[in-house]
Amino acid sequence: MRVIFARKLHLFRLNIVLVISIIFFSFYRVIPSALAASETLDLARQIPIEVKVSLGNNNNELKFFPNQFAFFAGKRYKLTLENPSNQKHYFTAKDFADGIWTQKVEAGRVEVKGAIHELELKPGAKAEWVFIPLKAGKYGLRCTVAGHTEAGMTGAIAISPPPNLSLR
Ligand SMILES: [Cu+2]
Repeated sequence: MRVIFARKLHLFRLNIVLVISIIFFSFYRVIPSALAASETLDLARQIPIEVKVSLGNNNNELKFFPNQFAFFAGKRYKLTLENPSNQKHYFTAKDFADGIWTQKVEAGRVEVKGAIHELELKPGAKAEWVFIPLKAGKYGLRCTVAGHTEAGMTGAIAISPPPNLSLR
């Protein structure tokens, strides 16, 4: 009788040790991965939201297509600019450019890093502008080729604050 009891007690202890070690090892695995996730929070590594804009069109209409843009601060965007027309156009939005962080502009085999204020696209050109909006606001867009702004080659860009953001 005593022997059986001792064996049961031994098994019971063994089970406790097993349970404790399982708990310990699961924490051991969860904690470092949680730490790693917070350490690698890098806005510049978000998968970009792709947005396209056409400067003019095949019929040589002096417009941006589309001409209204809405971005959220803190999100990463890849704006693909194309000029399918047979004349050059500018994408000029100086105040907007001041309110964003430009990660890069890629055109052909050239990648430009640093602040960008204006892009000129020659006929048939294509460029990619990767940026993260920082400052909420409404900004104007226009093409600065003589006569194009007057002809209606303008647009509006809105940057909204990220949802659930509290500012002092
Ligand atoms: Cu133009």
